[in-house]
Amino acid sequence: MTPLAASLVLAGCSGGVLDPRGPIATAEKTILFNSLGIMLAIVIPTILTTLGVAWWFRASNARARYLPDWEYSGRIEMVVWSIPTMTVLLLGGIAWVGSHDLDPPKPLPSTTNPIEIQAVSLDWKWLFIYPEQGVATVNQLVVPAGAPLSFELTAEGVMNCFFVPQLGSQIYTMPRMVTRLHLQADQPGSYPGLSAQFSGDGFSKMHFTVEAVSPDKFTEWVNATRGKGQALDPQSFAALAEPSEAVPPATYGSVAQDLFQAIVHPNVPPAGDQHADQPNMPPTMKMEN
Ligand SMILES: [Cu+2]
Repeated sequence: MTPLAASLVLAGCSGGVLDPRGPIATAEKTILFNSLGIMLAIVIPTILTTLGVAWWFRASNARARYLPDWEYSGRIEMVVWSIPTMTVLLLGGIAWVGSHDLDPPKPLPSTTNPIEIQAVSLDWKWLFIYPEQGVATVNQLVVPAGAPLSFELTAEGVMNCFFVPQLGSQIYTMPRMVTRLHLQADQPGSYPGLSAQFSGDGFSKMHFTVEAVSPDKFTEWVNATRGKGQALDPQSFAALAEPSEAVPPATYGSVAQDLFQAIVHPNVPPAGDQHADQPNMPPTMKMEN
């Protein structure tokens, strides 16, 4: 394919699942193309045979044999049953092996220490907490390229779905639950991320960017962010959790201890003890600490 044709074909895929930038996304693209190949190996001969049979047995073809008493052919039976059986085995095998290899909670093999990231979907933005670095970001995820990323994910309100198409597997964020995901960006770059689960009015602007940088630049960024600007504590978290749309990227220079755990396990008062005057109070505002 000429470079021009290739760039035209790929123009629609840049930034998407067909333009992978990490090991998980690359493996998923391979599964996608292998499955497509297996299915085309059935579909193309079937279409060609259908056209061929229709053409050969046309009314005007005197050479086509007419067999009104024909009943059984072992060969045809073998083809008719063995091809779908092989298809099911091959497609099922690819899905089975792939879904165990790429199981989201499974850590990635690496010589580099994984970066722990706690992701929280809010109405309608993404909060990322770096528990080891003690910083947090909104709608922007800065990560070192080449290091495995170990995500814990939850939702503050309704369910959302964390998805960075160029890095791989999407996974749900659900209130009061923690889902796990491991990803890695191979090269520095800027990769779009989104929620793949409709979650209300501001959903369409619930985007974030993954900025993969060199490990040195990541350390620089952490040092430049840590201790500066706003602190992420239960009060500022409750303010952030208020519904808002198209939130610009922001950073927090410090994070309250165990904030993520408090989001996952808020102290819900027993039924009957609800504050009737504050019906829409976010659960995190009820935290005692
Ligand atoms: Cu879905």
